[in-house]
Amino acid sequence: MLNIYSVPVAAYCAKLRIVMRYKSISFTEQSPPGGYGSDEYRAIVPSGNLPAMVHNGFMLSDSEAIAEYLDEEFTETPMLPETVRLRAKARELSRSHDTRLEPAVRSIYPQVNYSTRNIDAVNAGGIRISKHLSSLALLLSKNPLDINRLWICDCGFVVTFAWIKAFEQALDLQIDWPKVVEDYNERLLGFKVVEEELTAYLPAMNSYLEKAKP
Ligand SMILES: N[C@@H](CCC(=O)N[C@@H](CS)C(=O)NCC(=O)O)C(=O)O
Repeated sequence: MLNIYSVPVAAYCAKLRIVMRYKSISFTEQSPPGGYGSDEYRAIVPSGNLPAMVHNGFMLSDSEAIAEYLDEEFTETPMLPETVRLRAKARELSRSHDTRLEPAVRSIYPQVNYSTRNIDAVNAGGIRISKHLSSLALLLSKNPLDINRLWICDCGFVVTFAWIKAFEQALDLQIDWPKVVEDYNERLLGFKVVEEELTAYLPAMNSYLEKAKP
């Protein structure tokens, strides 16, 4: 029995669902009891954040830790490469998403609400995100991973790219997309499970973006 604690809008939960879809793992999803950060939820998941997993009584939090655990437990359709060096390169990409690009995108969330939006903060965020995309382009141009397969490290990026594009529309966020990154996004969108997850996730994104309207 695999249970995931999640909320519909959480980007890292969407990332994890792509992994589970690609690996054809069955799971149930549940909102954190008492809400995330609550004492009730912290009694189960000490970090209080999402996603978290309980697999046959074993609790684990952090999307990347969960994805790697699931990859080792459910060995069909591996999502980490076979050699030490390729796994290290895959993890380098994952870290660049989780510690650089996504935190820059996260800085835009407080600016979504139209009535309290600070345009300077949006513009500064656009510059920061574009800088990270430019670094990502350099990393991708030397990416040794098989491009015909989906890896754990791809799954966060495709969700974050969807948010950046949504912010471009909803907040007029100005982003400089390197062609290498655009091509990477297009390639990832070509995986059926990615398209299925993003289609299922879109209503949660749209609902969150309602407050961006004047
Ligand atoms: N690096 C973490 C990030 C998780 C994360 O930031 N989750 C958000 C929702 S997408 C959250 O729980 N925010 C509330 C909090 O951190 O208390 C992961 O990969 O799971």
